[in-house]
Amino acid sequence: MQPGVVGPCLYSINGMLCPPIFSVGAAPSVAALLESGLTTMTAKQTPPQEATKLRAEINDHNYRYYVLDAPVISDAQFDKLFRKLQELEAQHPELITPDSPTQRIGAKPLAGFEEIKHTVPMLSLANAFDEDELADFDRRVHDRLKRDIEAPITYSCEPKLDGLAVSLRYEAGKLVSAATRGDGYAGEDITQNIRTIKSIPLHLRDKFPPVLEVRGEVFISKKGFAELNARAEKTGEKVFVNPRNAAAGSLRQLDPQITASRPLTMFCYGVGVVEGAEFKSHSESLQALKRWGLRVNTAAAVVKGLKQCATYYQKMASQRAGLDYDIDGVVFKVDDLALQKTLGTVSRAPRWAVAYKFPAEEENTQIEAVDFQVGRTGALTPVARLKPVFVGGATVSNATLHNMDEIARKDVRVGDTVVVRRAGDVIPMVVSVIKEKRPKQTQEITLPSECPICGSEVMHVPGEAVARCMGGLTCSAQRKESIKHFAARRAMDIEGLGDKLVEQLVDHDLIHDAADLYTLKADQLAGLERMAEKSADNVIAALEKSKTTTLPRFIYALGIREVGETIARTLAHAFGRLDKLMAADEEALLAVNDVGPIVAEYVLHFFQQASNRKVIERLQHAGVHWPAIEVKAAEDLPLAGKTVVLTGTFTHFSREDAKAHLLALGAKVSGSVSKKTDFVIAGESAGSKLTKAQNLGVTVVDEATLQKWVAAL
Ligand code: D41
Repeated sequence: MQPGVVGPCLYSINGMLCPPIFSVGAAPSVAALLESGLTTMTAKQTPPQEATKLRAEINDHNYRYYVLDAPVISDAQFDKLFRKLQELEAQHPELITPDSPTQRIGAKPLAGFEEIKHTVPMLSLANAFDEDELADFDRRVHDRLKRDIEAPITYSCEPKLDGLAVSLRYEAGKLVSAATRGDGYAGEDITQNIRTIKSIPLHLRDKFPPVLEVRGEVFISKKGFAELNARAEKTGEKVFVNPRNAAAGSLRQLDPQITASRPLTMFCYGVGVVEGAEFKSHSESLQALKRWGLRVNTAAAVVKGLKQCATYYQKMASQRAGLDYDIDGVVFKVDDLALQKTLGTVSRAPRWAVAYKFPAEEENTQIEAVDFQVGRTGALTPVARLKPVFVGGATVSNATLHNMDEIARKDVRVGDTVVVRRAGDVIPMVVSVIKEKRPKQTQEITLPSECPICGSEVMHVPGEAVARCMGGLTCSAQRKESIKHFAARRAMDIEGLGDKLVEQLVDHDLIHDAADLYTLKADQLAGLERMAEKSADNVIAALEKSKTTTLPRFIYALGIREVGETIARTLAHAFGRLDKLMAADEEALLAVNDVGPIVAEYVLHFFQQASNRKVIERLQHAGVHWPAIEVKAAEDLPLAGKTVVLTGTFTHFSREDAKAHLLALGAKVSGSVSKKTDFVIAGESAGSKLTKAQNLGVTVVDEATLQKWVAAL
């Protein structure tokens, strides 16, 4: 990709390539920027010249970082430039300008917010909740425009951000005011707070129009939210329930100093008043905003017709969990501005736009009871039994409360009305209590002193949030969970041996441990609930098949604490044979890449237990086997001494898998690209790391190459 041209939105819908809607010609070239960074260090300049130059550089780097998502210098280098300007301005205060990047937090706390009237009202959006309602919208557009329903309308599509709508006003390129949406006609003056948001330019770039009102959504990224809450927890401050609340609370601060400490950012999605510039389409206006230095969502696209709108919706729905910001749907807008004008507005919402919402991920319901579930390692997890509620596309009647600390922190009681969240494949959880709805009679949740399953003592291990049943494998719950884990797809992959069957087998005393599985006979199974003769035979066949396995799978299947799939694979490749691993001492374990003292301790402890050794022996005796793995000296591995960076998403590997393979190949896997990086492996929708690699001339390879390397291993 040539410098200065950015077009990550070239992707296909229904096999058609959609044009990149943003290509930027006016970005400063990398070479020029790097060059300018060097000249400021050496050339003799007057202080006013130097201040002007530093500001231009800082603004350029900000633009590259926030808008183009393609930084060319490190954070440390940026900080150095910034400090240099601060020092210069401290020595020459007369040089300070209101739109200097150092002047984001200037104002003193306000007594209250003033009102700002929007010159062009901020309209609201009509909603669609399913494909029929989306089709109704498209039909209404066709009808009003007197178009044949077969002639597709061109739509501009954007993710619908779950933040706060604001309007910014630029005059002569300078940010002069900013307001919340309010009732759509007038909002609150939040100019001082908006100025603190680093991704919002204080001054526009390129050939900006004399007057511009820009609309968009201010939000906090998921990463920013996690960091903000981690900080709040450390300092004992109140944690926020979700990124939207955090963003709202941050924008409503009377003291801009506080707002400045919050990781707010903004995506722009439209314009209000514009003087001195004209566009033919919505997508064209977004391109212009980007050119003028405003941040626009790179996931925006232009499509033709209803069907492609539905495809875009599906695509965003599947990407939703992986995005670093919350979205609650997608927005479709008739792209042609002349057509928008013809369509007009009705009851404060444009007829040319619609928000197609995802099913809500949060709903309210009541806690009817709380039970404690015992996991594989004895951990007691409090589970709320709920009045069933439809959330995130499914009916939910159980939600995790995590642990006693979380219950105390959220102050949850039986009888409370709570917010339940179910997002993607994540286990439903209780987010918060709606205190206003707390009934008079509620019941406190207490940790049982005895295991609800086996009656053994329950212990709260110091330093751990969880409480554990001390029954070990005498506890049937722990036995069930460890056998379920053993049989799981990613472990021994025993098809047909599901959770329900394992529970029955343990309850009927047919098995006590994993090794007992291989003593089962078809007639023992056939007597069980929902077990026809045929399925009993299938399970026996699956058990037989599972005897041929791999060492990584077997190690993982043992269920050693802290030994997940990745560590299991690492251990298998480090020792090659199970007996070698079982004989390894602490030193040998710690010598393995990625194995720390905690993992080493658990591995040692596991193999020291006679009962565990006995089960392993019986499994091998029953015929469970695997090929040995050839152990190569670290320096003989194909990627020995190479530093590799992963970016984007992969089709054939999870991030963890890809990393484990690379480690097994002898590579060092790093999180950031630098001149020392040997390879960048770029998956789909790779972003700034890919760009940085290209700028630095680092070799970039694709997923297919990684597959070839792995196959050769
Ligand atoms: O991302 C959003 N939340 C978003 C909101 C968006 N991408 N586009 C939007 N477009 C509009 C119109 C069509 C009225 C200009 C909006 C909103 N409005 C909106 N946000 C809050 C109320 C309305």
